[in-house]
Amino acid sequence: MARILITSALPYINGIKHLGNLVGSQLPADLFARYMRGRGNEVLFLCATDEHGTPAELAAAKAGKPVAEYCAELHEVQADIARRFGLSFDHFGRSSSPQNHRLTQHFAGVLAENGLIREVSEKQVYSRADGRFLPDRYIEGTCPNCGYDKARGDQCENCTKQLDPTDLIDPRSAISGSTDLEVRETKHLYLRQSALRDDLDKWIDTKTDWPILTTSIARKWLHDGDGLQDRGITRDLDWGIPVRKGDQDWPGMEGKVFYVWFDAPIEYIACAAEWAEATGNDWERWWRTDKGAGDVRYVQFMGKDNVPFHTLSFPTTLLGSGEPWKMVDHLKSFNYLNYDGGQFSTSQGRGVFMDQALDILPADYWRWWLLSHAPESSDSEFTWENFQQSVNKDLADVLGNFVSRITKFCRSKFGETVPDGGAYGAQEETLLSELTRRIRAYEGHMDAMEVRKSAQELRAIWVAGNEYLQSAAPWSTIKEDPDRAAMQVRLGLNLIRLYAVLSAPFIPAASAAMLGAMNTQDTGWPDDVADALSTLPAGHAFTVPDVLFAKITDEQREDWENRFSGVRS
Ligand code: B3M
Ligand code: ZN
Repeated sequence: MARILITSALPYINGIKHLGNLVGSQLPADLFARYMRGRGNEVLFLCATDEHGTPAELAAAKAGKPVAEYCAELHEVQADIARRFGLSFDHFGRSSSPQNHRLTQHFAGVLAENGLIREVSEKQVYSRADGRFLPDRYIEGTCPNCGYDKARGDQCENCTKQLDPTDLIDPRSAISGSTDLEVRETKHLYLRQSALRDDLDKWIDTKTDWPILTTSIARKWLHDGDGLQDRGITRDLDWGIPVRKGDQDWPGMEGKVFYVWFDAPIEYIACAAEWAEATGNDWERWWRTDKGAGDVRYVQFMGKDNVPFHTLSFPTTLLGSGEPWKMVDHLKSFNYLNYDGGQFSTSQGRGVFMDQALDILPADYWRWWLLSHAPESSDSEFTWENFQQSVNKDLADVLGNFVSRITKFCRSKFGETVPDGGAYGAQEETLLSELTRRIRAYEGHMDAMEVRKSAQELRAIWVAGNEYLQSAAPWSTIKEDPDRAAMQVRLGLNLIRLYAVLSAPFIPAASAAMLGAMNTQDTGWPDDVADALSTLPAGHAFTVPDVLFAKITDEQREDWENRFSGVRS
């Protein structure tokens, strides 16, 4: 049994996430967590809301609420939607937790002791119209790297380059749109990422099995242009973690807070501490290599725009501390999912958001489509037509139909118990060897976090059962050879259980419904397919489940297409 620590990028607190956010981090992380648990490993799966910085302040201001109250509310909203999407976090924490305050201040303290923080008197953009400094998202302008005209003060969404507000060309205030800006002196702390450049470089070089997407982004910012730049880690904001050196004041830094991207990744650790406190567990066993985390495998999931912060900034924090913290072992990153010919956009309310998705269909429909179309090797696109096709074919015609046919046929001919009699023939042996081959391939893809390939293989496993049923045709066999038909049906019912186990990481609710109908709690992984297919013995009672997946009609598709074509109100 292995021990696997899994974190998903922490969703910003500023509103409900869209399906593009979901498929780039939380959902594939959940797929992997469920699979690894299903294989009998010890898993700790963590996520949290990312609550500091300008996104939180701007959203709270827009909602007309104090920021702390806004964050508390939105945390509950996001936790509830995550639960309804079947995201099986062991803990869904908050980056504003006391644990994160303590740890963030701790890291700043040790980094300073190790000479990795410099105090800089620097120029910051000040808006006369707004009467305040404009850090990060409070300012927008043109990216000096790629020319994108809606780059934000902290990062260009288009080319992923990390920016400082003063880098932007033609800057304007995101609050008022004002261009009446000036540059004023203020003191800030900088993390000396550049001092660790060689260490980071060597560390990335050891990650030969990481997705090219991940390592190419890391290398790009390590080597291109002026190379790795030091990053400002403090801000002139009210909301955030106060700048302190451990538990000491930091002279000259009064009234300032840490930059959200400094404290957010530290929440991965703090979240484990929150979990431990809530459940009486030991978090250091997962995070300190001197306290048992040496044999932990740590996997992170995120969209490509988050990669620089996880391959450069956060590793600088951990390595620079000189303390034995667990470093990430595998970083799975994703491209973007587009929506019907354009981009999903939170600010413009374009696309389908998690709450809206659940208003129209159960989570499994979305989980299946999103995962089977995950933007791995390139960006991918959601269209309603493709969604309808994939739900109707894969889920309703292939899997749902198999379950319904076999259970209904058995009920009508043998009653609602697994029938006795008969023995496997050549056809069954062929099926068993195909399933064995495919299940081993499925395991290989899942172990490697190849999400699309895993979905394809799983679908092929469903298809194999359907094709078997079609050619075995117990509805004909029963006329000449009732024993043979009984064996075929018994195999079919056992296949339903097997499918429930294999499919649970993708479609957990349908999987639970299948196990419920098969009247079993046996979720044993099919290490041996023949054994797995004799789990439900003759005489075992089952029930015919309700329709597992309803088809999406053309009217529904058109209706949804129209409903989501405009912007979210
Ligand atoms: N909240 C960005 C995002 O949601 C950011 C991730 C933090 S991971 C530590 O895309
Ligand atoms: Zn850019």
